[in-house]
Amino acid sequence: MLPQRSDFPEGFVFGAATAAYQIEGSAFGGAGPSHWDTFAATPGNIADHSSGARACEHYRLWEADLDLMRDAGFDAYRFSTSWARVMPDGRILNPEGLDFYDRLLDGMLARGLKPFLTLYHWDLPAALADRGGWANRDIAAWFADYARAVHARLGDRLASTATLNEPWCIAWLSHFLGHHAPGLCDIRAAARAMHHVLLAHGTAMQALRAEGARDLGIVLNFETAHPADDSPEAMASTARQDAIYNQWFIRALTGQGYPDAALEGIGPHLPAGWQADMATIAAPLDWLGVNYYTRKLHGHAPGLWPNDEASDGPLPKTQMGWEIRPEGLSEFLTRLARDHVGNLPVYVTENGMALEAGADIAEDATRVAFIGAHLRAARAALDQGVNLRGFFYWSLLDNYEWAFGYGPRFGLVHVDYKTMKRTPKSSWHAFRAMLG
Ligand code: PNW
Repeated sequence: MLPQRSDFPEGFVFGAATAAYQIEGSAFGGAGPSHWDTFAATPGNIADHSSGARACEHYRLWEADLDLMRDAGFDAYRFSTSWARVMPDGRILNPEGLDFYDRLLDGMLARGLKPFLTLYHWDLPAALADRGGWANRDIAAWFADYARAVHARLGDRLASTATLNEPWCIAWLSHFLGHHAPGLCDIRAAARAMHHVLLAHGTAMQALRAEGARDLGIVLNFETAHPADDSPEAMASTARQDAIYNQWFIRALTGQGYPDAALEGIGPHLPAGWQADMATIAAPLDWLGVNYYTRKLHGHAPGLWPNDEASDGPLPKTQMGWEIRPEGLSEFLTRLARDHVGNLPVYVTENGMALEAGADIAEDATRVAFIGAHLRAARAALDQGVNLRGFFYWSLLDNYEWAFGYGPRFGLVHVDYKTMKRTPKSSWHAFRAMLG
């Protein structure tokens, strides 16, 4: 069961979230190749050898998808613009690309959906990846140019803008752990990316502010780190993971500097003179987005720093193997307010679970229970004084789950990838009963 809308404050925003590469179909509409197209084309990178070339064909079916959100009673839609669609070579504007988002925005407004834009949800133009991508300091200026171009065309209709989705994934997961594009396992590139994502964010914030843009923020992912046992190794490994995953970005963004437990290993590989960028990085935010899915247990695997491995935990898991721990959401929200952002408005910009498609593709009672538990955790954070303004479910549709391909299904709405038919699941109906 989901709670009731009246359990939340007046004006609290309920929405669903998606990302361009995961739903649009990168082959449609004259988009340039992104590094996800190239990464997905390399054998061994994607579980089912698939790419986002077709995805959910949202580029073609966007009106029906917006209808699904309106009919569920959502207040807002969190979506992303694809850099490679807007600027196929990363630098030169393709008006056809922006035309699509122009139509999409008008479609949202016509249906009473507030547009929450994310400027970068991972589809870096391949031409920029070829020039070093996030490991190249020039990306700060490239990204600011792109942000400015999107805002010049769409800014008048946006309720909110996030610069980046999940810098930890953009930098660490992609350049150190190698699971996402560009698939590197290189501490030097990773350290540079850990810094350049933040510099790009700060540079874009400056550029957008100068144009009078408002309601600017960033979306970070948080994952509770717990020790797998009480050994000193597991404790040290947990502290390191917490520093890299949960503290690196929020500390820098709030002027608190990079955490020592992460600097120990990352510091020697940062670009010279990085300290001089910290003021740009700490540009004031209007809001913070929090993506929360799970916790991980950390033991210790010897090897190259900080080769810590998460071990199997005892809690119930989603299809991704991620442990379900709703109280982690209220813990993070209260910890963020207490240690980092004070009374800054905060949104849960993603929370959700993957299930396999069952015999009855539209029956997902487990997901309804998952959402209910996390909404109650959000409510608990409000009770503890957190300035929480909204909650977005990930995701509206089953979609391209990155390196896992089309296997995991996070959607409130089932997608048949052959016919592209959409079928609302019980979780979509539960939201409609709550919000509609
Ligand atoms: C987020 N991790 O990704 C993304 O914002 C979405 O695009 C994605 O579909 C969703 O969560 C579900 O995975 C993450 O390895 C991917 O810790 C990986 C991790 C965290 C978040």
